[in-house]
Amino acid sequence: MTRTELISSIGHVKVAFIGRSNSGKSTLVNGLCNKYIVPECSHTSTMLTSYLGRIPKAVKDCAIMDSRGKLKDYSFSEFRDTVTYTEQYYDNLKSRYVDKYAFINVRHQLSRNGIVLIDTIGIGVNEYDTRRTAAVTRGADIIVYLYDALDCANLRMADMEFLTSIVFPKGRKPLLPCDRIFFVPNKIDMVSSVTELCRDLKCCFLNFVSPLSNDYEQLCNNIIPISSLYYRLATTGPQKLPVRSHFQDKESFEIAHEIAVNENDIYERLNDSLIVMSNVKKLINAISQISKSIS
Ligand SMILES: Nc1nc2c(ncn2[C@@H]2O[C@H](COP(=O)(O)OP(=O)(O)OP(=O)(O)O)[C@@H](O)[C@H]2O)c(=O)[nH]1
Ligand SMILES: [Mg+2]
Repeated sequence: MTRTELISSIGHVKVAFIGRSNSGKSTLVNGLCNKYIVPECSHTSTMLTSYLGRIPKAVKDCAIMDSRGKLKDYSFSEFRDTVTYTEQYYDNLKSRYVDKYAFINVRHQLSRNGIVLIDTIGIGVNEYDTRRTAAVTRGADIIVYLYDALDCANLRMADMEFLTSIVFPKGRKPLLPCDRIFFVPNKIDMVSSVTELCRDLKCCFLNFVSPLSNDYEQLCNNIIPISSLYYRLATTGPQKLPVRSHFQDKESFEIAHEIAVNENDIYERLNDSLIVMSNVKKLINAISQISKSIS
């Protein structure tokens, strides 16, 4: 099966999770799968564009497709360990991942709507990554654009460059109808004023579309501030403490260990209110509605 055939066998609506490194794309995707599958890390972590959904035949748990179209199978945990690296290793390893893609066979919360989730390698770290993410963005039916809203931060330079060149090219129509573009400020568990956050984001939209247009109104309606981490914790529980021998280097292991301890703390404190606070249900409902109108 070719890559295109595999992707269309998973679903007919492609939802791409886009944003800078560390914005929480993989955390959200794991939350939607109720399973810790794609690597999450405070350093650059996702090295492969990953397609997630129910895959007929070809793939058992996970498979990586190489540049010749050959698939190699992995279990979920082997997959995560195989593709998790820290920044320090990133540049050396990059060439090994040229033109490789991951396919993950999992039932997720949007499967029933014929949706394939795409966890991208993100933007802003280097031109190579940004180009690959731009290609995925161009082929998407729905864009979920995440950014790290820690301390009420707004879209940054790298976001603006990507958005104005790929999604809202000057003098042309937006890449997709604006009701299919979601702006998702993430990490609201660490944000003092969500209202302020949304106000600043609406100001940013003026760089993309006219304030009196339908497009502007649709973009404003599609702002959904979330906490990917709370949602993922609610669906999967905290990560287990990592096993030293699975890691390629000491630094990765120590980071993974620290994250697991931290997650456990949050989980114990906030267990009951996690799902409601995360706001992700709103995003799921909105994407479901749009996907029905595409089908
Ligand atoms: N406090 C908080 N931390 C979060 C949240 N979402 C993600 N994080 C943390 O942010 C870091 C980055 O998350 P990832 O999901 O790996 O980010 P990413 O966008 O996939 O990053 P790349 O794969 O490098 O492009 C991890 O340490 C997550 O635990 C959130 O809602 N709140
Ligand atoms: Mg990632």
